[in-house]
Amino acid sequence: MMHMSLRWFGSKFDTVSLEKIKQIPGVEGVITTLYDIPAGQTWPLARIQALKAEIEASGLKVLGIESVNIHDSIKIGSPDREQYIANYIETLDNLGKEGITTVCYNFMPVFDWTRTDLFKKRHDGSTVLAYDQKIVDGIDPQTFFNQTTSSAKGFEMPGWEPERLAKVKELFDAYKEVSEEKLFDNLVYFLKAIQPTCEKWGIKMAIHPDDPAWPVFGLPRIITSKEKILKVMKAVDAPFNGLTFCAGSFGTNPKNDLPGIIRALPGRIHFAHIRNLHHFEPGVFEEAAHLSRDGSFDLYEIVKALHDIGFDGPARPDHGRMIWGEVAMPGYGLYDRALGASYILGLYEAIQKNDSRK
Ligand SMILES: [Mn+2]
Repeated sequence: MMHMSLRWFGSKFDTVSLEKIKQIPGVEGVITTLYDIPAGQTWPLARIQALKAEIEASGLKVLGIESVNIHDSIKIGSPDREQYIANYIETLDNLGKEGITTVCYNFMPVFDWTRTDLFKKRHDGSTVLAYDQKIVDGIDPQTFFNQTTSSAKGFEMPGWEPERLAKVKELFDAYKEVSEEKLFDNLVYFLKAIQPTCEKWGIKMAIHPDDPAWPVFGLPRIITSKEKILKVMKAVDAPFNGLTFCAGSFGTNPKNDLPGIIRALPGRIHFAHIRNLHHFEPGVFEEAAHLSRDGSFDLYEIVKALHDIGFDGPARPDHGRMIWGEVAMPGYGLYDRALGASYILGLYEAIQKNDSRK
């Protein structure tokens, strides 16, 4: 059974309240984070307990964490990674003590997800996140970072934390020696180091694919296709090492067969991000409503594949369009994500009933 959730950044950062999330039919809980703690620092047990208490007081569950971010030293493989791995293990211990056992993370150098327009107007009058490779090709990373953060209407966006990106040029220099192979080896090193802690608490690590699913600004990217995620699964072949299946991220490359990726990973998908994109030409896309006919993906086939492999983790509608005049962090308004959650749950109910009647 898939468990529907919404991402929630905490009462200090999110425009959407837990009370409103609780009123979306079928949403059992939230995927949350301690948004103010920089990558690399240990999450104090007391903070985790307070977060959990606040969420549970609203009648919702903590269905997982997105994200416990990975410090760049771990991705680069510099000597100080040992301290950052020790901090990460302490955070996992603290989450384990509170029974929080799904942890999403990504292994993208410098930038997390990348978009070239945070408020692109669609045919229906909504605004969405959009990407055009031609714009990225014509700009340097520092300018790109400044433009993206200053166009976010004052919202601090996940993966674009100012303290991590204050020194974009320095970070790019640090990644100069990091090839795709080295980045992969550093991921495996990290996974092997945290494995005993994850297995002690039953923590499922769910790596998020790279977005978009190809190198940007010459930085290596290693989670971009079925072959590449299978390579990570085999390198540390234990159930704790799993995937956040993200339709929108894998789907940035139209060659990725989304249901095929899901069906290749039974038991190893720990979290699902379900959304839709509209593709124009290669490297040019915008986010769409969840409904299959509004974008380029077949959402029925995606949900069916998750159902068929027995996926029983949390799912979320991921990003939504900005509609009905809502002002919120780009992609993270209430209204369209609520529509998306209902649509996905409708697909799921139909698939389940059809299956049980066979
Ligand atoms: Mn995602």
